[in-house]
Amino acid sequence: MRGYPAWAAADFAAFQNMMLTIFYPMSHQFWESIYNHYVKRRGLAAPYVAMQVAQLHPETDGGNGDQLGFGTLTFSRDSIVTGNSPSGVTAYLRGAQVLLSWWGVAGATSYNVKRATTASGPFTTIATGISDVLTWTDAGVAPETTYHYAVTAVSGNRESAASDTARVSTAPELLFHLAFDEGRGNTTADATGAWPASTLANGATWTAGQSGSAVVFDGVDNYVALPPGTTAALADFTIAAHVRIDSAGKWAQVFDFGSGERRWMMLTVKDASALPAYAIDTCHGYVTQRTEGSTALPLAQWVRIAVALSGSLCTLYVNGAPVGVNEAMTLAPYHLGTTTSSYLGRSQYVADAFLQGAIDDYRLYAGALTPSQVAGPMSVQGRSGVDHDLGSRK
Ligand SMILES: [Ca+2]
Repeated sequence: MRGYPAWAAADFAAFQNMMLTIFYPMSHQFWESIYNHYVKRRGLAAPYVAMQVAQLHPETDGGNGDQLGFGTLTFSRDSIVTGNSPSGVTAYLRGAQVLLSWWGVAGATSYNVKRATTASGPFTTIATGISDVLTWTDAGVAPETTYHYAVTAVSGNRESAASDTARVSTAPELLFHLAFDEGRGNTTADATGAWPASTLANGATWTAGQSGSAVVFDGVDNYVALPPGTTAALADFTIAAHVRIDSAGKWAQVFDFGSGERRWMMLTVKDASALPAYAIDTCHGYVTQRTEGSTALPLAQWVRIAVALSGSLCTLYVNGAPVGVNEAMTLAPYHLGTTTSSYLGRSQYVADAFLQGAIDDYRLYAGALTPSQVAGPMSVQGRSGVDHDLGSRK
């Protein structure tokens, strides 16, 4: 509210009255239905909903006889699911640690974490007695190693079967690679074979590349649309590309992966200070974290730009040399999930310039390449605030 001076006192009073008279009484009506659905029907743990239900129990009528709650009716039933395994296990590499998280099981009192170096095991129990919250950090991982994690639920004396596994490699792995060597047509293939083709949009076409051919962008409306989800499951990552800037428009992008203006990660060739910068934001420009270069990028020549995140340490590289560091980059690509718009050469913001220049050899790695790997042939296999009203970065 404080950020919207256009709200008059009378508007705020009306809003407050609406919350107190409509939404707050109604809030007594729906927590029991959520609780019974997830805990008793789906068998999932919902500890915070359970706390909310306990606060509001028993449910009361919130609307003069026509808003009776569910908790007093047959919706409040015995559990139909028992003995589930934990589900939704995720594992993210962040620096020298792996962050684990999972959905709990209704009735479970604690959880055990198991780890193996092959998907089929054998699994070794590496942590027991985990209760609240349902996360655990594995600080005992070795470099250049692949791990598979599973979680079990303990209910009394009974341990559930293991969850599905989540895989993490502490060695960087090439996940997605556009070599742009087709030289014709309006699609370009991922060289790893794992992803669908990307699309050259609005007339983006071909030119001589740093190696083979490359895509050239007119600075008006050309861009390349990538398949969704390439960065969705990543914490530590590296993105590298050869870029030739023919004319540096403000906020022109090498890449911008986002779901509109609210949630994005991007690498611009020219930020508000006319410097290259990587930035990520999950809340409409209010929580931007940024790693900025130290000098403007040269025009009309190929430069190798790379950004690497290791834990909360983000490094921006130009031609293999570090040009900017931020040690407090806590936001990672997985915080954005699968973004709706994954662009090369185009911003999420309509007012930002399109890239005028060319891109070749775009690479995405899981894990942070080391400085020597960034400076080498990369042969590994495997912002300031945003003006949300005007739709542009500033
Ligand atoms: Ca090429």
